[in-house]
Amino acid sequence: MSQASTTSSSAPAAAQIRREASRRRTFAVISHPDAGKSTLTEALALHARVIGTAGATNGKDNRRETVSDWMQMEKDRGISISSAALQFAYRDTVINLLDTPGHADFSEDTYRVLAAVDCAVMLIDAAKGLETQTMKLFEVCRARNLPIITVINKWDRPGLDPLALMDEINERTGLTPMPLTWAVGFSGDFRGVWDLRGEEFVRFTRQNSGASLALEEHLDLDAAAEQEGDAWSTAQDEVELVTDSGAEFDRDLFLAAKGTPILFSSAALNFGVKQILDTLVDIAPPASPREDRDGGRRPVEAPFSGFVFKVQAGMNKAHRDHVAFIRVCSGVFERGMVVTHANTGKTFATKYAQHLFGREREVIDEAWPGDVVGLVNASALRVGDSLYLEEPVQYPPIPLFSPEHFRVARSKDPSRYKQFRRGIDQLEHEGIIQVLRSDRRGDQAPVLAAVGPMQFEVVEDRMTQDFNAPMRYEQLPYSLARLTTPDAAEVLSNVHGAEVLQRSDGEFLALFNDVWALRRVEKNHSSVQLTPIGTAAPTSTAY
Ligand SMILES: Nc1nc2c(ncn2[C@@H]2O[C@H](COP(=O)(O)OP(=O)(O)OP(=O)(O)O)[C@@H](O)[C@H]2O)c(=O)[nH]1
Ligand SMILES: [Mg+2]
Repeated sequence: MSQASTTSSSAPAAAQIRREASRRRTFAVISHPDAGKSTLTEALALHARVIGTAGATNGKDNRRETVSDWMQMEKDRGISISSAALQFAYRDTVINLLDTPGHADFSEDTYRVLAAVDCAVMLIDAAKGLETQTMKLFEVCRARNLPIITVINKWDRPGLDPLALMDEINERTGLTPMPLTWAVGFSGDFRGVWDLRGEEFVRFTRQNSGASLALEEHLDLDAAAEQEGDAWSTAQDEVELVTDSGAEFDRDLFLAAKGTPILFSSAALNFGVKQILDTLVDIAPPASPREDRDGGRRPVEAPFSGFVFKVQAGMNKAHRDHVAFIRVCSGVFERGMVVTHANTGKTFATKYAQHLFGREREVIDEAWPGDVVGLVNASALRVGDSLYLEEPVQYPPIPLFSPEHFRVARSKDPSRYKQFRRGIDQLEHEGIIQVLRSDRRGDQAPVLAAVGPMQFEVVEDRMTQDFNAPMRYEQLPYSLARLTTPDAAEVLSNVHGAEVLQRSDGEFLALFNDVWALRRVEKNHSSVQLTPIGTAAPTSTAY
């Protein structure tokens, strides 16, 4: 164990850890589906010069491939299914970016990521304004007190009036919009951005259909007025109106999650993207002490600690391994270090540690607070687990969503039952679905429980692709689950519209057709304990 080396040099190391933590920017890109998160992720990496061109056009719908959408199903469908982590250096900072899926069916993944970041970049589609998931995500960030940078994207397409958008943000989220850049040219005729901090106009010309950095011209305000005419005077009027209503940038308001900086972009054309990256470096919060389960805060310079916010397998087909994504909260992480797994009290050797760039991975030797580390084949680790060196700590549990969709899974080919079982266990371990069993149904027919039905498609696809275990589903009528006790199985065995199964973590779940079935049981069998599970899913109407 490398305890000696970490403690003996603690004085100089503490300053270094604080310095490294202050260089970290760890954030999630979030939005309603399709607003351009993966495209912006790609554009940010392009501006940091870590990739040469933004994904080549792949033909289908002229959609571009992105580094973060690497799963076959993501490429086929053009949506993100699973969050992806990208680490890269920019200016004097280290960026840890998490591109999340927008679809509500995958929101459990998105919410886990939000538990691990210090800030969020919220995209709004200029033509659509605030959509259902946008509002839910704003709420989740508010509950976590997470500062949000808002980006109005797709300004190259016809869209809404910018002032109306500012009003909508203010009225519906309660956050004060504080523009840092303003679009020059109406939506659909995006000429450039007025950088309100740098007091200059940056005019963009697209290059290589948006695959390369846009050409940039920097003009002072007089030259902008002269050359852009009406477009400039419109922007001037708009900015005046917005700033008159008290929306000047105030970093404290942003860090307190009460105001949101606004920037305009076209992620697809690389317009306004450098300004987003610079904003993240200049104003986004660095890694700072994170609250633990007891409400205390472990200083960043304390010995290493972190927690698992995601488990993902199948990233490397050749090795069939799975990776636990760890957010480093304190101290320095050194590869090979022996840490304690808070949930079991067992020690744990971190032999295979990597940094992540979409599906690409590279061995790392050390990581600092704010960094995301991939621990390979750390099969004991589950989402929400904490790890530490020396002084024990447990970070808050990551809320589990209440499943609302249930199906029986069966192997299509009985001779491949072993692969079927292994696949289901693995996908359950990754947290893609919950797995329920009962003696009555038998092990051949586990019940899969999900927040949204698209999770079943992911399971089916992965079972075929990764485990060569084709499977089929049988629908179940249930739409509601409650935690219960083992004796409820007997009581409810003859009740219509209800059933008790056991989840892999040992908990018993009572499933109900609908709220009426639940109410009937509550009334007729008052001895049965029924407790709501974690958080209601954001897909739920009850949410
Ligand atoms: N015109 C235009 N199209 C864009 C822009 N940004 C993204 N797109 C397109 O919008 C579509 C969706 O983009 P994605 O980046 O996959 O969106 P996403 O938010 O990651 O979607 P999910 O992850 O599935 O929620 C793609 O066809 C992109 O090429 C933009 O600024 N302008
Ligand atoms: Mg995406």
